[in-house]
Amino acid sequence: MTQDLDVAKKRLAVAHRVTVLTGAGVSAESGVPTFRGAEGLWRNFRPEELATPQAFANDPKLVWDWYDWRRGLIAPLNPNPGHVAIAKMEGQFPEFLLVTQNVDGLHRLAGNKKIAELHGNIWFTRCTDEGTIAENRQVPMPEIPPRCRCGALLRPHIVWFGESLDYDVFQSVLSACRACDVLVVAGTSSVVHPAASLAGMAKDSGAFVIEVNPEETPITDFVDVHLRGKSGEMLPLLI
Ligand code: BJW
Repeated sequence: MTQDLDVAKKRLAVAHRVTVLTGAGVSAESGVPTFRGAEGLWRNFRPEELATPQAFANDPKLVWDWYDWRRGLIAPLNPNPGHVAIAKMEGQFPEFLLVTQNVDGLHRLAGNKKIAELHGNIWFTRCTDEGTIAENRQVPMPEIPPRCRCGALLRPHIVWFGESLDYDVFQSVLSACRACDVLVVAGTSSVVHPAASLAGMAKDSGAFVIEVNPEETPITDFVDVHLRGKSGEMLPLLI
């Protein structure tokens, strides 16, 4: 492990372009539940019943009750040392992009500004008719399901299964992953696409890929360094 950590640090020390890809595991030490695994959110809920456009069309109140509960859970939480380390990295490299699958907003709270939120943000709503996106931090929501001023239903501004990612955001992410010297992948099970394909893409383009995770994942076999451990403990050691 010490040797792997040294190799990773040396690569970062000479890197100009760094991309960091994060998943739910990075927020776990702040108290946000992950999705999969023994303690994950999907342990009690079936994704297709809550995180698909069909689920929302069938029962918007059920879906909003779940998001309202999650918003209440996340609202009082703070960034952890893993988030803080990633925020420091942004100031260390001439070219930097944080690509996060997390919707909790904790990276922004930690100080990152160059962020691509691949799966949206739980603190924003989108009008199902006009498409208007607005920040909304009400906890709990006064009305469930909430409605836009135009009368149409509001939905969480989140990318559900079967929905496309924002085209411009994803293009910037592809460019950052293809051009970076080092890609750090932290706290993701690497099973949800297209995010799960980014490590392979970066590796094929010549990047040095560092994975931080207490578990092995589908990308562990081909990354250059797998730092086995919690992101709140491993990421501060990298900077
Ligand atoms: C720690 C830790 C600590 C614990 N420190 N680590 C190619 C192949 C197969 C399928 C597809 C494909 N391309 C597209 C698909 C379909 C689908 C998909 O990927 N399905 C797979 C599950 C099979 N993808 C999509 O539908 C995407 N859309 C799309 O591709 O559009 C084009 C298209 C349209 C139509 C058909 C086909 C394609 C959209 C995906 C949207 C994902 N949205 C979700 C839910 C949002 C709802 C919400 O948040 O409310 O986003 S799914 C859920 O998973 C959430 C997460 O962002 C995402 C990733 O999860 P993540 O972050 O990796 O969390 P976990 O829980 O899985 O893992 C946690 C990890 O942390 C673990 O490894 C732990 O070990 C670790 N950990 N503690 C560090 N302290």
